[in-house]
Amino acid sequence: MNATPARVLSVIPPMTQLNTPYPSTAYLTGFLRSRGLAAVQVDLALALVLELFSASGLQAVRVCIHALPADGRSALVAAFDADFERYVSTITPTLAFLQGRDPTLAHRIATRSFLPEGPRFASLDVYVDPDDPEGGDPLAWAFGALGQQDRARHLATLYLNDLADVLRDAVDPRFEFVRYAESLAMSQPSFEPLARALAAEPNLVDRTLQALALQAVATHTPDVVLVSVPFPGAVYAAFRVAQAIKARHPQIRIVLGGGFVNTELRELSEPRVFDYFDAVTLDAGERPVLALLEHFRGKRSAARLVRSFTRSEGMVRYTDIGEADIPFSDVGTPTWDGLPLDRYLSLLDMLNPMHRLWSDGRWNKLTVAHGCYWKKCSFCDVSLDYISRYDAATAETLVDRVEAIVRETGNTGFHFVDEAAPPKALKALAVELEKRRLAISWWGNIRFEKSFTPELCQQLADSGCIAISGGLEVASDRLLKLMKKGVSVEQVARVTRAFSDAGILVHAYLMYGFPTQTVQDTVDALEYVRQLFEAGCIQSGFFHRFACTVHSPVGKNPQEYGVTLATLPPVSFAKNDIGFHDPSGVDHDVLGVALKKALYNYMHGIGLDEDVRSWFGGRVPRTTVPRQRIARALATSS
Ligand code: B12
Repeated sequence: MNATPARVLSVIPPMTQLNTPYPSTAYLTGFLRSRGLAAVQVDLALALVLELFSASGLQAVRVCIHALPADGRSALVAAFDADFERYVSTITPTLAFLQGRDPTLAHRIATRSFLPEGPRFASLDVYVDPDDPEGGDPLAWAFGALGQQDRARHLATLYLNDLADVLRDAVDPRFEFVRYAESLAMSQPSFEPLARALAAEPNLVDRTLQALALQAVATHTPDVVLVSVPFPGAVYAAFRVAQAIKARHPQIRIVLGGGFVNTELRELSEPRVFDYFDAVTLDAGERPVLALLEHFRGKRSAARLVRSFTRSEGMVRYTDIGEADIPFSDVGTPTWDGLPLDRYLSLLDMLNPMHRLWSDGRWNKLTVAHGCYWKKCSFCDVSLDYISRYDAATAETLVDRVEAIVRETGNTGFHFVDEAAPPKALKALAVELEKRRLAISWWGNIRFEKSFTPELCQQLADSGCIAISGGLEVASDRLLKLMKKGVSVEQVARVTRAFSDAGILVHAYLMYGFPTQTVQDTVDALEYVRQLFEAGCIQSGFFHRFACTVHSPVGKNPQEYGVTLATLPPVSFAKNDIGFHDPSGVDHDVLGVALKKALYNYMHGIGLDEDVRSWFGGRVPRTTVPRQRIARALATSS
């Protein structure tokens, strides 16, 4: 590469989300432009889906189907093939509808005679209208008589899910909308499975993706391509993208970074990764990229890189000269320039108001601060930079960014993507938004801190807060203490009630299977959750099974939590989750099924007055939590 400044193309590989861009390329592009560099971005996740789910894409899928032996076609694939004309004639208008470009089509979709209905539509049968158990409209409880747009959005999402299943059965068994070929990367100690998959003949998905990547390179003529992998489910595609670019344009430098790398590739020693990438960087990308760009221009030696893996004489070398990161106040404003904002798909998958926020709507994603101000939770990756390095900016800077983003995108909705947005910063943000009379909507993740008083919750609601999520984890004071969560169940009740009273939707992250958690703890935790729903404190939740990672306090000091860790095989590629043995011997898999079923019903207002034992088939002890515990706690605090 010569001495002129590089043109940088940042790429999001499939899959992330389809309703709005994942923000890493927006951050990197905004930062590079703030330094006067030529930077552009593409979202290949969206591009791939739009290409495959088009009339010509479906034709191509059909060619693959016809190449399969007749007995190799699943019932779903055969049904798609038989109904092909209807699929091909409905796909373009349905996508335009999901993109918000053709809202009147809702009426047609809602009739249920427009879209072909495959197995995914069977999910509608579980909804029985209590007023009309004989049949009638199974979606009336969710959308009523006038909610045509949402009803149609849900039906169109089921239709698209059917098509994704067809693609999975006929073309690529690893295909999913939110995670693609995830198992090839997630906690994979060896590169071998990924190497084998990359050596295989490209299938239709691979070919489409690679053609789109080359098209982006032809359009933007970059010297450097930054490939961002936030999750394991984006890794395989990232390598396919790099593979295509390297084969056609060996002179282009390709760099890999992002949340997956920051978490799982910290001990990377696999030289074959560098057949695809020239460098792999850790943690916040701004400083390492500046160093690499200088290096590529011959202005900096390889010995002076920042947090970068490279290959030298066939060996992987990690270099970090230790230059300080760019302060959060100086990273610039993310830009969405270049991304096709009117082409994202607003999907309505689960009929729950909080789940909806994740898949529906073009939210601008912004961080209130870098890192987590609490950084103590023992299940969390607190040893990693994206948690441990807390660095905030002033409310003025934040609201300058908000204003600039609204000006650029025309959208006023914000998702604050912090692990836990600090109450102080949110208060200052609310004051500044109010001062500038800026009308936005926002939501994000917080800790249920006692500093979220009813007054502050109301102030946040007035500033545009519509929803918050936070960890209640295992609702047990003993386990919350062991986790160093810094909250108690009663405190969570008071805080969530204050948010709910202010009209803010509350979603609780719930956990099961934490070290030393007994069956009794699990039953009691569910009783607390039941009471929180009953008392109108929370409206939504999700139960995650606790997973031990090597970067968390549990993974680092297992003896403090009464568990022993499994031995990991030698790692040259990814390292994250680690198995552990909990001597309590509880079968959390079985309990998890009951917890998820109970929660699903609570979210729909069902079963709230039933004994929690009923969800477990009666095979568990009765709860030790008094039935009015939360109601009484709320009454004494007001
Ligand atoms: C908000 C969030 C979510 C949200 C929104 C997700 C979305 N699609 O937008 C929700 C709750 C939906 C979510 C879901 C999931 N998430 Co999440 N999520 C986050 C979180 C907290 C912030 C992400 C973010 O927007 N950051 C802001 C951007 C700007 O930061 P960034 O992407 O890291 O980019 C910076 C650097 O990484 C670097 N960089 C990025 N790309 C590149 C590229 C190059 C070349 C270079 C040099 C640098 C570079 O520079 C950027 C600027 O500094 C992170 C943790 C964290 N604090 O980062 C976890 C995180 C990314 N999620 C994670 C996971 C696992 C998931 C799920 C798979 C969970 C699950 N089991 O379902 C799903 C996947 C959903 C999906 N397919 O979209 C993991 C990934 C770790 C891993 N093992 O790979 C993380 C790291 C958290 C964790 N430790 O568990 N998530």
